[in-house]
Amino acid sequence: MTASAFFRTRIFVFLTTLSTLAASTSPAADAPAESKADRDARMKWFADARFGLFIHWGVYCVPAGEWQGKTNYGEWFLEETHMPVSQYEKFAGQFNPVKFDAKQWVAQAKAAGMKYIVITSKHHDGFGMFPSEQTDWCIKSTPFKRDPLKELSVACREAGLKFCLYHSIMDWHHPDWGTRRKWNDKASGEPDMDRYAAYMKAQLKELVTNYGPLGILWFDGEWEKPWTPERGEDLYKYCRSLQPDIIINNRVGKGRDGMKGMDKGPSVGDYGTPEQNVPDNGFGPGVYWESCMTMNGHWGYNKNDNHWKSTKELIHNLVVCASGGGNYLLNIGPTSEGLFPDASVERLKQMGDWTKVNGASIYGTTASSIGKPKWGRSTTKGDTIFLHVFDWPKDGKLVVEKMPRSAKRVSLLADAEKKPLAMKAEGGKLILNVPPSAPNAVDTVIVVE
Ligand code: FHN
Repeated sequence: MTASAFFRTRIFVFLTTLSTLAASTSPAADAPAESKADRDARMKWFADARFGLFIHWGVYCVPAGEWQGKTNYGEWFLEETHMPVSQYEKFAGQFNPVKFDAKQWVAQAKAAGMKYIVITSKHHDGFGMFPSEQTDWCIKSTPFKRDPLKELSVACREAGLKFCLYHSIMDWHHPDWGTRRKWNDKASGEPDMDRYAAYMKAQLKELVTNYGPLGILWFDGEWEKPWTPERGEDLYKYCRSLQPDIIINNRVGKGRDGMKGMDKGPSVGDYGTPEQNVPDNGFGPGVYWESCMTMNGHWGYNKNDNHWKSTKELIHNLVVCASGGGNYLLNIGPTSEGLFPDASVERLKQMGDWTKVNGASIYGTTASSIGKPKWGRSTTKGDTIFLHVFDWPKDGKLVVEKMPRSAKRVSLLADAEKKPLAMKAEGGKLILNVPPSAPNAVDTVIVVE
């Protein structure tokens, strides 16, 4: 974890109460009236998708993480350098991602097996990655006279991926955000949070209205004092009034237990958001959640950060999320030219090689019905159990404990002919004869029907 990420984690631990009640994402009592069946129907595409792409892209990618000899910056560049806002604004004049190709990004995500894309419409620096009528502090003030969000929304729709937006509640640039930074030399007068909330709603109306149906509004930056549970509930209702079937994460409210991501009690928002960690178990049926994670150590582009997670680790994270009934939202920080870093592209390709063959054991599945086996994880789809074998047995015998029912047929998911594996039931366990070496070294999936 980078120092800045460590510092942010400490903020969460400090700002959120330590007592953690049962994790829940039940919407607040006075959220729009919605039956459980209607809510499950609204959440169905999300629960089936299991795998999405997070994109953190903004003018902070211009310095690419480096400034005055330090190389550990990312999307928190303004906050961590305390650069005067008037100076930071100059990065907008250098943001011209001429190599940006929305169709290419979407094709790379789709080939990896991702079903939705969540891109930053506005991060904490307040810069709008879209031409907003509400401010000039947006893409209009760059040499890039296009609308990247529009191009990406069209490419997503053409490819059958859900287009979703990350929108920061906290806004270090706007003069009305309640905790004014000393280095915001462009702001004057006293902050006014009612005025700020109206501004944010006006931008959200532009986003929810002008870019086609959105899958998710992914709020963030809710932790500072000026944002209240009441403002969160009001914003949730407002966004749902603009697009009733939109999904909104739990960071619109104030119930989140820091980086663990789940609500400490009844709060507003449709799903929990563990960050940079994969909960080892799920949270039971009907509790929706999504673990968001970087591929290296930064959300925003950092040209010096080569601490890339291996593809094996990324695939295991996806499987562990699915085995707990949750989603995996994997991040890429594109460059100021508009390209995914090569190391990210390579991992997307390699993840796609696995999901192409084994996606049926992820998409549309529910949590494990056999707990957490010693050799890997498990996912469920109706009467079918998928065994995700990370550690292949050396003696050719795979022991499956806690089987909920007898097995009719067992085969390798990758085997198109579905040749049955020999099996024996013994004392509540299922013992499978498996090939001497793992067909897939990262995760071989066995289907138990
Ligand atoms: O401060 C942000 C951070 O920059 C990044 O956007 C992550 C992604 O979920 N959220 C906050 C830190 O928890």
